[in-house]
Amino acid sequence: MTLRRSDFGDDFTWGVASAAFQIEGGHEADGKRPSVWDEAGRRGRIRGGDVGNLAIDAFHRYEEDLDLIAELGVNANRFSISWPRVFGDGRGPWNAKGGDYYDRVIDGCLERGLEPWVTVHHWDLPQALQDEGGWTRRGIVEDFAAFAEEVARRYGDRVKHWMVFNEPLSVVGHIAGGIHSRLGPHPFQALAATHHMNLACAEAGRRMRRALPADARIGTTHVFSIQAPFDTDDAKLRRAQRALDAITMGMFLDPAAGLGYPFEATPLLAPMKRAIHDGDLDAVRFDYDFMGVQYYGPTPMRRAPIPGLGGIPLPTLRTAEANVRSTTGIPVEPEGLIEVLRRYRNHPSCRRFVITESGFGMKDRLVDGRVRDDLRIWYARTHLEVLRRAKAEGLPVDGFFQWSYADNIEWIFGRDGRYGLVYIDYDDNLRRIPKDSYRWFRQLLTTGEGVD
Ligand code: IFM
Repeated sequence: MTLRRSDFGDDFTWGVASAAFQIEGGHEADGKRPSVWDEAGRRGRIRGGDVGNLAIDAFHRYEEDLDLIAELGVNANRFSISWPRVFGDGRGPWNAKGGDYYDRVIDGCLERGLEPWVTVHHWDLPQALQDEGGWTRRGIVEDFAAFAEEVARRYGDRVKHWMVFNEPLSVVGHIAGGIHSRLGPHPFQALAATHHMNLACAEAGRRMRRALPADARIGTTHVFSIQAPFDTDDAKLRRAQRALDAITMGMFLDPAAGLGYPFEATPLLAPMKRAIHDGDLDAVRFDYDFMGVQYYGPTPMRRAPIPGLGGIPLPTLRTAEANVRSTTGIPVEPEGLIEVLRRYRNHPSCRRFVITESGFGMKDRLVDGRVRDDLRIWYARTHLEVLRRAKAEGLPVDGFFQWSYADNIEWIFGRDGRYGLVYIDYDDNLRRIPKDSYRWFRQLLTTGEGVD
């Protein structure tokens, strides 16, 4: 069935998304200080080494990029602010030259009819704060809130939509996996860090609310993981799914809504209790105007046969029986998108939804000047069809952001995980080459005919 922009209504937001470290480069420009991801590159934790130093050089080529984004037909551009570009080693003072870059990007968006949607923080913590313990140190709550408040004060005259933090669950993974720590993996510290991130987001949200005009909308984004099979009769599997829910979604959404932490769902969360002080369960509350849904695919669960123990229910991301998986290993299941919206629609942290990220990572190839990324088009089409059904069903979803407008640095995967609608030719001066998926989206968004 033909897919048309009008199927989603006139007030639906269409956008593309990106993050500072992944696109900007300019790692030492105009007084920018190192972030944990600059350091990760330097220490060889990113495939290709220091590739983030240049990334796709959006720092210098943002005008060209904004032109491409505007020509696509979207009406919004989601990007993040690099904490060490504007706030030095983490506590300011404001770096006016670094801050000017975002003034230029915001103004450039507005001149082209693109609404800037700003993520305050997308993982590029100042390395100097990491050296003091990063998110495991409780004092970071104040550091983050001060940074967020200043960002809101500087750009709040032009930016109406804000996301406080991108996918804290991923940062928990980085800490648990020891990506930024010289001490290696540390699952227990990751739980203290989770609580600090929750406190930091709530405090930042409150200060941003005070600093911003009344019509500003403050949301945040989370990995919306759903476990497949969505329905199961297997009681053990259901219990394991509930536990996984708690350590992926519940430990963020519940405390923000004043429900406390879901300790009853799994003993794995118990070590977090040590980090929770008197009064914290009030301090961790914040009423978000919208919830950013980052949905790439489900987490399949199955009973893994363990000798002597029988079948133990386990998440099976990498070994999942999925017909299609992205380069980062995520299985594809478009139905999971509507399932996850149904599951969380009555959660008090989720008043309205915006799909703040959706996209497909693959190894694109440039052949005779063209990138035929049919699989990405199929991914977009099937997910948008499901989203159209979600809207028709009355699920409160107000926007869709494609990750990402162009290929960029996919964290530890470096240049290998390409997610863009625009191909970046790393062998030819970072030339921007629209892929077939870019043309597909442009047809969907700029012609009444839509796409078949
Ligand atoms: O590239 C990332 C992004 O930074 C956060 N969400 C998932 C994307 C694809 O892996």
